[in-house]
Amino acid sequence: PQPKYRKDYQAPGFWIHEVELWFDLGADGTTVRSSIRFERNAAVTEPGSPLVLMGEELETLRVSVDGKELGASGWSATATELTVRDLPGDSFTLETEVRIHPESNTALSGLYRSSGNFCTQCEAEGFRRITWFLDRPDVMATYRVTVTADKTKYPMLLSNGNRIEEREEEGGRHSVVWEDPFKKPSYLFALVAGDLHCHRGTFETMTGRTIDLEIYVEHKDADKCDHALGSLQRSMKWDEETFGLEYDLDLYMIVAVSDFNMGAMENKGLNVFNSKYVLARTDTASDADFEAVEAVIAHEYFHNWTGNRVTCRDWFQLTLKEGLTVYRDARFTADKTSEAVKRIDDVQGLRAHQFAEDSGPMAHPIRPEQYIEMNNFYTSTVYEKGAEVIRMYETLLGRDGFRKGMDLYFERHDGQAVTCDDFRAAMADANGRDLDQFERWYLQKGTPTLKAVGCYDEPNQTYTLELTQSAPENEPHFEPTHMPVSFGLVGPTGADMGLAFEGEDASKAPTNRVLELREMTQTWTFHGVCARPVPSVLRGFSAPVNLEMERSQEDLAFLFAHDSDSFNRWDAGQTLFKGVLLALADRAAKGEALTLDPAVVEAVRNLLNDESLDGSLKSQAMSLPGFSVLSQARTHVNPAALIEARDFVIETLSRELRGDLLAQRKAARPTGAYRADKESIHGRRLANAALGLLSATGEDDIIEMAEEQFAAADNMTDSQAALGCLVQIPGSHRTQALQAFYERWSGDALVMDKWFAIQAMSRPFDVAAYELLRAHKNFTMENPNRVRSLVGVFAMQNFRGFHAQDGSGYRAVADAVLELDSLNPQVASRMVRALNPWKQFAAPWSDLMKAQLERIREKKGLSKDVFEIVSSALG
Ligand code: BAL
Ligand code: ZN
Repeated sequence: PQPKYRKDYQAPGFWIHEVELWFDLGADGTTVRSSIRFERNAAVTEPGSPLVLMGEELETLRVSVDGKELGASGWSATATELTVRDLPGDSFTLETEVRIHPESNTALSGLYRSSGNFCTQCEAEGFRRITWFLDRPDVMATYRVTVTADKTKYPMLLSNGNRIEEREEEGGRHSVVWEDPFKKPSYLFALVAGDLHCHRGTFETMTGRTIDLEIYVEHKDADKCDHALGSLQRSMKWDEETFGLEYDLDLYMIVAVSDFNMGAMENKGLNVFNSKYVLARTDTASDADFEAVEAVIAHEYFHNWTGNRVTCRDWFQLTLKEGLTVYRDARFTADKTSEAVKRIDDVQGLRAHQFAEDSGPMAHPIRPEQYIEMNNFYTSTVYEKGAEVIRMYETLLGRDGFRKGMDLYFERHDGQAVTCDDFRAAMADANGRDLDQFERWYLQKGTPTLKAVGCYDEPNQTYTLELTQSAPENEPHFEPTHMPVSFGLVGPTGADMGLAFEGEDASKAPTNRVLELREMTQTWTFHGVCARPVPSVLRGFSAPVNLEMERSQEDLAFLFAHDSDSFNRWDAGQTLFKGVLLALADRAAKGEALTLDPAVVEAVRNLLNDESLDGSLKSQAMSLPGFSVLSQARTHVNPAALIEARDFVIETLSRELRGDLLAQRKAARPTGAYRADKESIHGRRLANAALGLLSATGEDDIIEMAEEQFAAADNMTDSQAALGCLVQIPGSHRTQALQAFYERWSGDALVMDKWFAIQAMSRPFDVAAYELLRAHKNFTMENPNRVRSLVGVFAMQNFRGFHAQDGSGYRAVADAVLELDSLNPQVASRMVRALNPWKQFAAPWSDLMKAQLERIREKKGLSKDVFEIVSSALG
């Protein structure tokens, strides 16, 4: 397969203004007829040039132009292209009729079946699996769609826009006609047909229009829609209040489907969602699930402006809509929950996943320069690092400046397909700022290092900070970025000190400043610093970099106890733990005895007992850096030593803090019936984190405590947390709890995903246990959620089992990848990435991982999705 390059972008040879589609849905094949109005793009195409359209797995039945059917000489089709010759002029209507097979579409791209219903997924390039088309985002058209199907089996026939006609057809069939007045690219097309429950609501917009809201789910899930509806209403309100953005159509539909490759899809007026991000009832979904539902509903809703009204010119620009929309949904969640907690959760995820990707074989800039399979670039770099880049605009320009930039962006580009440069220009122009250098965040891959060196001059009462940015190892052409570094000085009492530049009064100076680093190295000097401070650098994680700073354990413990910036307070603890864990891992690798400095235990104890912190912040403060973060800090990683060090620290904290953890759990657990208010959510998070840490030693009384919680729980948060503790240690408590959970929930697919995942990430879960679940009657390779909950969790969260020294974990995952590759290449290409970091590990692990990648590469007919990942990993 050949890569496509960003530099090769060319406008389309033809424009499409209007599209009309007719779907005749059947049990054994579907016919799709299209009528498309084309106009030659004179800037690109010579008169008389043929029209070349994209398609995949289409059986072409008929082609006609301006009402005249073309004979064999008028058109030709390969597996991926339809060429139409002898066009009548510069504008014409092309009609095609194709036959497709949604009933056997296991790739879940294009039109496919899920739970007996029909649904679509067209982003990025799935529309070409429905009909011949110029399937690229800069071709935007209005659509009129007629869907015909059996009325009993498919009473609901949905597509984008407004429902304009319904009629009965012969043979018990019916048709519904939809019209979408907004021009859209084909990736936003959607169709759903099925027998579904509709949960209805309304939203009154800021201009007084009433929007109908409809959430479609399978009938059995009718009582799990309230939260999704409320989330949608809250998102609509928030986007009006925060960005002045009002919804445009009169109807907004969300359909939940069980078989879905991604989380959800923002199709115009008709979102299609993975049911995981719609369905929520307190006994089936945890607090984290409720938050995720609200965040994903918000994300897809926000796309209506950042993605749909203004879309991407080409797929290299994906972060234009995804980075921006992740940034928007993060701000929404922060407003609805807790800014500090959300920020810590996000950075934890960024470091574990995006930083790993950015230092591995799939490293790419947030605006990639090339791809073989676009679906491979729906990555944490494009999404999460992309959102960090957007957040840096906000940090540099301020909230008001950012809003001005957004307003100008919509004023200039509503209805257009544009680029990341257009967004940057709007931000710069609206604020009169030069953001040329800022483009480097879009051009360079890898995570830069930010080195900070501070120097206190006691006689002169000055503090000098030197900041140096340096290239990631994998970015040979690094040039200095424009980096906002949020900074403070913490005085001996724990209070922030004034940051006065020369000539300013320290008592009146701000206590936090955003320093703009533009050179490789710059220094700043602050005056009137009357005592030795402890610097707090990169507050709020103001740039996606690796901070390097020589700091004593005492200074870190001091920041962990006092920093007014809750992110840096947490991060001081992480840096402290990381140093300790890595040193212990080195000892473990040499077979030396492990001991934990009592000061570390005391630092955690202080945090736990700090009543100014909410339960979520406490639970974050006691969570240790994970395997991914630790292994990124080392070369030739010995996974067994890393796991041993981490286990040792967890077990030591568990023993040493036993009294504190028991007291915290008791105080934090909400009493009475389940409530979903913020305080109860924080309380459950702390209580369950405490129970998790306590259970590390496997003492009988703690197991009993978890059993009691499991038996009495009236909500999934407590039930899942208790089960998570009970499965860590083999014994009858483990098997009984798993059996009870299974018996209660075997009919609920999303809860069964939890049942698989909880086992797959547990300590005693080895390859033999994996194989047993792989053969379980509730397991199927055809459902992406189920694959992620067993194969994905085992490969990416069970480091013990996956990195078994005999290579059996790697082999098991490679087997799954090979099987999935023929069924669903997108999911296969996600799973195979677990083997990507092979170079980071010591022998024999690295060799064993590499051998599995080579085995996968040898498969005949390997999908381009998996080929691209494997060849870059081995390359
Ligand atoms: N556009 C794909 C799904 C999402 O990011 O919303
Ligand atoms: Zn998105």
